[in-house]
Amino acid sequence: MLELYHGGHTTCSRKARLCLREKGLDYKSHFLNLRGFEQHTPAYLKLNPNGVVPTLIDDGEAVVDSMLINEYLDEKFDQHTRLRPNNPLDKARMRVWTKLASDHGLAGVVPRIWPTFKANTDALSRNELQEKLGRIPLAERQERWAKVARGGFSDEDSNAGRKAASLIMTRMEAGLGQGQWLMGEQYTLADIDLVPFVDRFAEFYPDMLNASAAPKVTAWLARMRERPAVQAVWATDEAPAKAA
Ligand SMILES: N[C@@H](CCC(=O)N[C@@H](CS)C(=O)NCC(=O)O)C(=O)O
Repeated sequence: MLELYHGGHTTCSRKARLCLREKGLDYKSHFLNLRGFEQHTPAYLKLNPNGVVPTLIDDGEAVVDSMLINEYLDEKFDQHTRLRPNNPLDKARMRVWTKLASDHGLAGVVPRIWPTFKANTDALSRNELQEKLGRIPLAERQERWAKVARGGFSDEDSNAGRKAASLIMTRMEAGLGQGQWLMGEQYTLADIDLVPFVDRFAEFYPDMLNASAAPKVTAWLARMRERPAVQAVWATDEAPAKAA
């Protein structure tokens, strides 16, 4: 049985949820409230020692990191819709795109999203905050949560986010054009891994992502948004229904 621990609409969670949906794979969904620090509980850290989402569980075995989860799913369930080229060179080229998403995607969205978490850290007492911060395994994430709590996001962070988004969109604008998708006529993990980020870039950086500044990326995003799987994943965060 497949299970997915995820944070609903977070970009990395959408990557894995979209891959599962495109492949038509059923899974047991475990929604974690990241603003409530559920990704740092001792039980979850046993599955994902980095304390981040998503984590895939396949028959009890954990696979971490959204890019690696998607590769694993496509390799293991190869009788379902194939989402990677067969040819090694094309596969390597596809992985350049998925690595671009993995290396720079979050940097493009974090300065716009994370400052909103301050309402959650403000709701904690000083001791509670220290206890929560103390459970975060990655130093980089611990520092980022501490920065949220002290309201430390700056213009410099915003500019860095813009640069990361620009890097991705510039590469995509140059790479698109040989077909409908990033790898030409084959829809692949390249499209799946990038769309959660580019979808948010459209909201955060409309001056960079529009039909005149980036016509090919804009058209690609429109095609992506028409896919039933994208619409289904975007339509729900899979959080359990709240009691009335
Ligand atoms: N490279 C990892 C990054 C995972 C990641 O940073 N996930 C974010 C959500 S997009 C997260 O769990 N954030 C919560 C936190 O850092 O506390 C992946 O792609 O799975």
